[in-house]
Amino acid sequence: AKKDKQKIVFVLGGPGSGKGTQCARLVEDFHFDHFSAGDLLRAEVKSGSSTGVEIDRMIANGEIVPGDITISLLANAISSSTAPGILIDGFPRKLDQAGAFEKDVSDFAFVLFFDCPEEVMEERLLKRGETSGRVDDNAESIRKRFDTFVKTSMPVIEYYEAKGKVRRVDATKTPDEVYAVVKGFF
Ligand code: UP5
Ligand code: MG
Repeated sequence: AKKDKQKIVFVLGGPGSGKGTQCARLVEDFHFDHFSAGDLLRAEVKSGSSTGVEIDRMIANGEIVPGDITISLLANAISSSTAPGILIDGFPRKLDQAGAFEKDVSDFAFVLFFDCPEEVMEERLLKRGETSGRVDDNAESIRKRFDTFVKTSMPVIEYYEAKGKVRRVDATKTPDEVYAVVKGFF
């Protein structure tokens, strides 16, 4: 069954813009559920499922995994949620996937958009790459992730912006400063 749209927020922004960091704070303060599409896909890789190898390759290349895979992982996670709000982190990154989610899974309240220049995101990701173990936290993958974000994912944000559904945050500040703005949207 479709969920009440007021409960769902899409959390978007470039690679390393701070989506996960800010979602963790919202979870702590508001007891929302937080579903990261990237985390769900990485769990799928780890599980050794038949699609895992291909998903891993796509993530390392900064490519967007086919929507039916991501949407079914998200729909499954959402279906068992009883939290007062649901944060969908890192999805939708492609217009057709946004449309499919809205049609088949749920409406949503708004997009929380973390606006951050590439040089800031790159520095954060290279630093995190020293310890993260993520297959895509290296200079080559980061360049591909940025490219996909600009070409394919920014149009999603622009599409919802034109509909007045985007709440934009300057993500270059400290996590505390960013969160002070984020909190104000809830
Ligand atoms: N950090 C955070 N905030 C900071 C701040 N204000 N000041 C200084 N440092 C800050 O943060 C990144 C790093 O920066 C951390 O070290 C943090 O401490 C520091 P984080 O909160 O992790 O940022 P986030 O935006 O979540 O970065 P992430 O790397 O997770 O973003 P991506 O969008 O690249 O990754 P995601 O996991 O969403 O997707 C990975 C891949 O999965 C995609 O490239 C794609 O291949 C695939 N995917 C799909 O195919 N479909 C989907 O729908 C989703 C993903
Ligand atoms: Mg993340």
